[in-house]
Amino acid sequence: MEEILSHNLKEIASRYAVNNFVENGMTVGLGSGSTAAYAVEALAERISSEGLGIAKMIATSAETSRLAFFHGMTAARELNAITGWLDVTIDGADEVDPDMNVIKGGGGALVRERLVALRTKREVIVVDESKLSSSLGERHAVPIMIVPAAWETTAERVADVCGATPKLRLTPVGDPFVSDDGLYCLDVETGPIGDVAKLEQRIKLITGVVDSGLFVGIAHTIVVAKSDGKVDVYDRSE
Ligand code: A5P
Repeated sequence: MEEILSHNLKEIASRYAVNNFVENGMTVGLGSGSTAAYAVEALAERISSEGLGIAKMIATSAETSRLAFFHGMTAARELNAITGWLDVTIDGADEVDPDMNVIKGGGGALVRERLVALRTKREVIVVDESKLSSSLGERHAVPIMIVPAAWETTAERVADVCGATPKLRLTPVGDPFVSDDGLYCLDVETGPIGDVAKLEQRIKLITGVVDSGLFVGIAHTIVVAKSDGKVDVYDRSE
């Protein structure tokens, strides 16, 4: 029952974003994960019901590109296809703090998600209210993408910086999870993080680390679907 409710809320948030922030002729980034998947579906529906024209779609993962294809759309998964700026990207998150900083990467697509977000005029994060917290790290581990070579020594350096032992993410059959870019993923249960911007920078300086799931100052808009079915929208003031 809870699962059904949470999926309804994911859909409500995603549909709200597609209906309110995507306009005819825009270039659109498609996020990854179960919430963003509803945005792909909602976009396909607007294209077929209203004749909405999307100038270009960019997918943040191979899985999202396949999902778009399944819904009859073409979304480039080659990120060099981004020329200029995308008008809007709709993506999910694992945790959101009151300053609109987020943790991403529960699906292992965070490197591409950040690459797309940084080329987007309006990065819209869609979540259900269970993802809100007062400090990042309170509810979700921080995913960190690393090169597979010497991953154990990288994990030691990550442990030193984060003050917690990272876990190598595994697939259901026990092999290391490998991202679209051939990277491994460490999940670090940091607990509530005091200074997220500082930790983000410190993690990014570790040799062997490609990127972390701490997205500080990147979201422009957060759409939160609440358990009463209503939606709250937060915009970052410039
Ligand atoms: C994918 O790598 C992630 O950043 C997802 O956007 C994030 O994990 C949220 O996923 P769900 O929408 O499935 O909760």
